[in-house]
Amino acid sequence: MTDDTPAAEGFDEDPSASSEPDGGAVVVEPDEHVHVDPYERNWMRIAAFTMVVFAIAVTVAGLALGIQVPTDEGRVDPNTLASTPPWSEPGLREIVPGEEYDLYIVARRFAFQPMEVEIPQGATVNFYATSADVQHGIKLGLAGAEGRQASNINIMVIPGQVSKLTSTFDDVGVYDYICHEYCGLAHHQMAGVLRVVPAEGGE
Ligand SMILES: [Cu+2]
Repeated sequence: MTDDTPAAEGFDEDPSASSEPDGGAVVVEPDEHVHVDPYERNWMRIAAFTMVVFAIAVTVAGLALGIQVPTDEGRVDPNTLASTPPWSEPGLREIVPGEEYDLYIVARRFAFQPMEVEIPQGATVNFYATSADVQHGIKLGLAGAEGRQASNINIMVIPGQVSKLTSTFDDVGVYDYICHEYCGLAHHQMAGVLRVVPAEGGE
């Protein structure tokens, strides 16, 4: 250690920092500012800036882009799904004809129930999903697949938990949904299809 290190400098410049009459006790004046290395100060600025950017990104994603994460809608015993309504009969329920539907999806190795869903254009669908065995996932709409629609719907399907996500389908088209959590040897076979068809009689 040399004599001209910043710590030594600061110590020498401030006679009140060490007072000998007190037997060597260090007295820190209230107005003494902490020495921060320029490199460290820059990293603190970068960290603060990054947090502000993240906060803005989360706010824009949640409020302006409508990106949402599935909510924890409740608990259910994965071992008794087959005898627990509505999970005993998964599928589409019409809430408001042509406008709003509840869709109950059960994932189990290695299939979804139901595997085919058809809704009218403009319908709002409340997805409820749970698993009968291990952790699965639902990715609806695969970007880049020819003749298929893409979406940002992505649901974790967890045994014991009901995940809920609501989305409105304004465009006619076909959406594939696949399991996106590796769940075993035939994981790649877990897929279903959601068709959005023109509303009856038009509007
Ligand atoms: Cu899987």
